[in-house]
Amino acid sequence: MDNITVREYFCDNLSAGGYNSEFYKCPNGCKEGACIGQICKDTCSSLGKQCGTWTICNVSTNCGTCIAPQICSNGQCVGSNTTLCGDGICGSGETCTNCPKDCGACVNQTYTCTDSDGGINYNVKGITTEYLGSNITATGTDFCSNSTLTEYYCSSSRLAKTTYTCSGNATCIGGACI
Ligand SMILES: [Ca+2]
Ligand SMILES: [Ca+2]
Repeated sequence: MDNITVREYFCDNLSAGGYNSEFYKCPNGCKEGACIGQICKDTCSSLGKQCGTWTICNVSTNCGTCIAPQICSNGQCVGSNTTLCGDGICGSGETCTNCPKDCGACVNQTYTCTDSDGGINYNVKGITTEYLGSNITATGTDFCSNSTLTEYYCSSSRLAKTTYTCSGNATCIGGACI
């Protein structure tokens, strides 16, 4: 080999020996199998691949660095690490909720709502919880401010609240008119 050419081997399932190689002229010469003073400017993503940054200035099927035990294959990190969010694979345990980066944004999720005191119930302290899908999006616990009660309830499956002044002999204590 002359002193400006690197012979770069890479895996190639299509060739008989299972590997292939190509020659690359290093602009600044090469040493111990690598080009001297050359910094890769391209990233895989700029080349339409998804494995991060090139570590070798070389054109091949694969590029970039994947977190072990995954490997880079055709621009994608693939392998057994199914719970790595950001690897481009929606693995088991990953959902649109905990990893939209891999699984895509959640669609068709609906709001639901529960209220422990059954609705607008001034005489019972209640806890109201609003969900989007299985995620809690809002909660409210009935509370008193002087004689005024803030009462939480569900309205069209969303959290809602109203205020009420305890009447008659009742006073607002601990989140309910008693
Ligand atoms: Ca309520
Ligand atoms: Ca209540």
